[in-house]
Amino acid sequence: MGMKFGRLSFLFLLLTLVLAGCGEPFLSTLKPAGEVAETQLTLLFISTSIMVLVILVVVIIYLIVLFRFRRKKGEENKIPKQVEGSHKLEIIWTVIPILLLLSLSVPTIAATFKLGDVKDMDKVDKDGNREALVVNVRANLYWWEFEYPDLGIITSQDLVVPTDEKVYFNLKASDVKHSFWVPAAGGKMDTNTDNENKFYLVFDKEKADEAGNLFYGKCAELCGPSHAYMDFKVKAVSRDEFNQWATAMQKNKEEVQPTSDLAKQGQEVFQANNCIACHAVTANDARPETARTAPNLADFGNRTRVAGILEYNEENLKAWIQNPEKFKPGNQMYKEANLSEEELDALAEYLMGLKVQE
Ligand code: HEC
Ligand SMILES: [Cu+2]
Repeated sequence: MGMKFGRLSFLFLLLTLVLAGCGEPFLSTLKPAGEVAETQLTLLFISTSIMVLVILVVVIIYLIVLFRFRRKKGEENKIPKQVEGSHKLEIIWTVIPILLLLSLSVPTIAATFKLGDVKDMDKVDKDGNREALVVNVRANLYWWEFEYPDLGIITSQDLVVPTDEKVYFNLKASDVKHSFWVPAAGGKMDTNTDNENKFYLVFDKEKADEAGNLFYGKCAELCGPSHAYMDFKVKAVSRDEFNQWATAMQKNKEEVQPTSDLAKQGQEVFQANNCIACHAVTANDARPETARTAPNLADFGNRTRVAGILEYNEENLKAWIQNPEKFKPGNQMYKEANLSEEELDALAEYLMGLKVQE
């Protein structure tokens, strides 16, 4: 018994250690990045506390009854007083659950309506321009596209948002159901193929700084063999920085011209191998979304990852281009390329130079 207990406590201790690692500010729902996540965490705390309280009270009453009313020595034949029906008790155990349920439901319903309120999404100023920032999120088998309809720009994999304001999202999917989730910023929401879901998130400047201005996002709906690799990042920067980025993106109507010979060679390889048929290299890809079958590479030089998952460096980029299937089974690029080491070098040089701003 003692041994078992010791082992169990050890296991729990280990689990505690493992769980302690879950508190990263860029990833954890327990470290809310803004209003939405805070509201949801508060709900979590309210419901957990109520449930713990109920368990405690029940266990205590149970133990008291167990010990106080058990058969005692010398009283084997004593029959205790028989009680049938008690108004007092019945009222108590009806009223208390009602109160508990009310204190659960009132804040939950209030928060549900508050967080589901996207009215301001369509609010316009006197010139007819939308006031809020809206991002169209399109989820695809294993990559994400982020379109800013009012700014006329598109990016992929790295979502860029301003801090300290509501950012509204139109969510949809182009192939199968996915789910858009930035754990630190709020609960997930499904991206469907036949309707658009809408919600908003808020990223506090302070929290963004703490997280290194980079939050992690995930697909939260099992969508295929590489579902677990369907990651994205959220760069949360100040309004000023966001505007600078957006302006640079808007100016990027023509491809950034390669500066070195190697990069120029890479550009040629890119065009000759039809990479350009799927990937746009300008931020204002005018093709309809059905034709946008691959991540927009206009700002690829500023990405935080290659293909959403690999550390961003030349080696990984080349390995990805050579054999994407190895890293994300079932992805929609191609199985394997037939490129020489030279061509890969040139492609990497070219792609890593695609930056809308330094
Ligand atoms: C059939 C369309 C298609 C072609 C052709 C294609 N790609 Fe892709 N590419 C994709 C898709 C789809 C993805 C996203 C894969 C994923 O992450 O699941 C992708 C991802 C990438 C990425 C990672 C992008 C990012 O944002 O991290 C790079 C880099 C890339 N491709 C380079 C190339 C190069 C270079 C070529 C030409 C040799 C090429 N691709 C040809 C469809 C294509
Ligand atoms: Cu998925």
